[in-house]
Amino acid sequence: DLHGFVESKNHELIIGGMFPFHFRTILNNDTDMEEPKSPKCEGFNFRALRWTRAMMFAIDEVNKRRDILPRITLGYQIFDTCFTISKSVEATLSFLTGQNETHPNFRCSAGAPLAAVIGAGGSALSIATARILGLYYFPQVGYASSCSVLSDKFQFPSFLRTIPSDQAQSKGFAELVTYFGWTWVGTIAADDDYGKYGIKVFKEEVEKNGVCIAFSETLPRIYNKETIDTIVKTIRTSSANVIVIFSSDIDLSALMEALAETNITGKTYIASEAWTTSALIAKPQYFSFLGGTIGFAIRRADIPGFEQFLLDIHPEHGTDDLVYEFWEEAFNCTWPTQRAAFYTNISIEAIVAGRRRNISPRLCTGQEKFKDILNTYTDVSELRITYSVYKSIYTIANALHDLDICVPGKGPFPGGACANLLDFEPWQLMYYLKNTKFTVFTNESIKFDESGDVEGNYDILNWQWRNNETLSFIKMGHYKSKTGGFDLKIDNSSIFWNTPNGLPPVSVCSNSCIPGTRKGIRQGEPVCCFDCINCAEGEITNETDARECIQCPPDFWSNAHRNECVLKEVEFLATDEALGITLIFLAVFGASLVIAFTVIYIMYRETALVKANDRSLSFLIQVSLVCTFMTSILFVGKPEAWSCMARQTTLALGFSLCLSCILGKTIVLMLAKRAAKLKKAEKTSSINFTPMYQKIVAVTGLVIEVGICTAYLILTPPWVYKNMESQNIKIILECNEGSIEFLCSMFGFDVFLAILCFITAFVARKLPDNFNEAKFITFGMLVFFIVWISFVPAYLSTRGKFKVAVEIFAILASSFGLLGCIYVPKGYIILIKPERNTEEIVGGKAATNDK
Ligand code: TCR
Repeated sequence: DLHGFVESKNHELIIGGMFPFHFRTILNNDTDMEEPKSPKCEGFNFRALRWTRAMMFAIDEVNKRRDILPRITLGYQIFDTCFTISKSVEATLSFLTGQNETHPNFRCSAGAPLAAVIGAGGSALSIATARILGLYYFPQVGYASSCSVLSDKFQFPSFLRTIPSDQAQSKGFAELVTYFGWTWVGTIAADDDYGKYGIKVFKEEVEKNGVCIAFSETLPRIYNKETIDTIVKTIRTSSANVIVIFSSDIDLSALMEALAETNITGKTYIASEAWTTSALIAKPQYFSFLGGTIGFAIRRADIPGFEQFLLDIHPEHGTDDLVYEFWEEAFNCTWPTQRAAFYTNISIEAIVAGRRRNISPRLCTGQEKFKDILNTYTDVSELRITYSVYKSIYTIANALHDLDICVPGKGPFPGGACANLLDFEPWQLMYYLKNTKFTVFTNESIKFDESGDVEGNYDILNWQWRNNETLSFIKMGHYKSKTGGFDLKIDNSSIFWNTPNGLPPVSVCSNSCIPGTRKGIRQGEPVCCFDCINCAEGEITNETDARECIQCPPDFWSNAHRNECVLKEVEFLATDEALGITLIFLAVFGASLVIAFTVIYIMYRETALVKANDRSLSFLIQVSLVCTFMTSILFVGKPEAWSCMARQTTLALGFSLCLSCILGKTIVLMLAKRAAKLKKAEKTSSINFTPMYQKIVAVTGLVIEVGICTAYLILTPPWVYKNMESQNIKIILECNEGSIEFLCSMFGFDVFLAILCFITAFVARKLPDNFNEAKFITFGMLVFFIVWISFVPAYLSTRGKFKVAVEIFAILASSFGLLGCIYVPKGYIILIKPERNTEEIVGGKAATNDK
């Protein structure tokens, strides 16, 4: 009960073929009470008939040719696999037994010996049959079985094929997906070896490139509405806009029908070779959602004379059932004799089968014309698998030819033996098949690698509307094997995208992260789904989709967008900013005030008040005050090594000079007071504390301070320091003071002097002498203390340039304080109250006291 063409009369060698003339078998409810029968098939497949005709055509051609196998003619025996494994296995056993029985009785074929088999179509079928044929090492050439598993020669030792392995196609898909930047794709696989392995390899390849699989669905083998519905739902709800489908057209058609009923658009499908150019799927009514599909297709060819050969088919020319069925299906009529047979031979299955085929009541006339109908069978625009069938036959014919022309003694077999064309062993032909090399009319040269595969060369096709009425497959690129890999070429301009804006679809789970942000993993989700997280301060990313932010180098800091490290701003109290200028102005003002007093002193040097003071001591105080005012200028401006060294030391020196001079004064005052007291009590001689001693005190104070400063500058000199820790966005240029101990002793000495001044002045404050100079000095010292005590917390709590400003303020305030307390009252008397500037008032009493 195997359908098939048999033509072996007068032929000396047979080539077997297996083709899926039908889409499926009819499930018959066998009972155990009857002898089981091979199931019947339904769903006529015009495409497979075209493939079969290509086999016949190629055999015809070989038979006609003088240069290949001139001595013998080839015949063929072809079985229908009904696209099922069971039927294919059955056919294989028939080939091996040579009878329409399935008990192996090796190579006793109908009349002539069987040389090799081509087929069996789909990979699942070929895998099943190749396992049986492999047992006998019987040559099998696949024309459409592309599953990568079939490359395994350990499992399938006698299998070769003229279609490239899907390994290449899956790789190509992965490259294509990466090329367009899709990182979130869905996959749908047919429930057979073709679909499963195709998608498996695709996933492996694509995951290397960081692409994630949004969903993987499997098409049901036998129609099942629920499964189809869940797949449709998955497609609709998924955010993946690119879907890779690895399936034969037959398995896919149910899904496409279901999709046509929904309005899911905006998805781009990637078609595997088996449905890229299939008329079963590429129907105009599907175009709204399938338009723009990108598919891989194997090489096509125009086979000269083949169209004519296809048209040359008529039920009256052959007696094969298939041709009747074909005619009836193609023209939707019933061949009279068939109907007669149908009604006379009333078997249950026949009726069932008949009903299924919906036999049309119209009788066929035999005059029907192909040009009146559109039929896949006669469509020769996309001869791809057909061409592969053609090549399979040529492979076998060429191998047989090579076997035939073997020169005895130079043959490949032990002892240089040759095989006999009419009586060879399968493994002997296998040897020639593996090593055959030939060129077909298209100039394509064919040879097999050690796994029995041919090179993977694909056209990449794009589904487009032509003239708004027919679907056409436009070549938009290729995927070709080249040395060391594959070459993907895509012509972007020729692609039609079925997206609202006509631009390539975007298929990502999360949009890529712009510079300045980094990818943040979402727990439990694929790596392609992530959040973009802003970089922290001081960190940047300058590329999209960075995984981590990079820390800026020490002198740099991140900008607002966090995409660049910018040089940190250098901060110091500059001479050209308002604060700096103000401070300098104040300092200069203070210094000029001091100088003004000096001038006044010089001008009024003959008056009592000026005379009463030791002139050189006053001058020294004035110099030291100018000095302290001017050092504050050293604090403004960019710190340099010299200014760092100069500022603290001059300040300390200035203060120590000033304070020790004042100390000299106050000591005199204090002693004068003691003397007055003593005089009252005992009338003893006065202590003579001459100006000389005052100067000694002043110089001693200065010398000690100079000593400390010199040691400081020599042992731990201050240096310019780039402070990066205290503030992130800025580098603070400051002076590092070196040793805190030295600094403390420097200023500690000043403080010591100030305390001495304060105490001595305080003791002498009641002396009615010198218009209360001691009182003013006490007061000045208090100001000095207050300023410097409040300086400490203020200094510690400010940062950057303000720290320096605080210090300058303290210097200026204390200097002004001293100036104000010591000189302003004197100036007041000299300039405004000259009547009080007399010997009697100023120095008289003191003079009398001294006398
Ligand atoms: N390889 C598929 C079957 C197949 C097919 C086709 C079926 C291919 N191309 C075209 C129908 C039409 C490629 C397999 O199963 O290996």
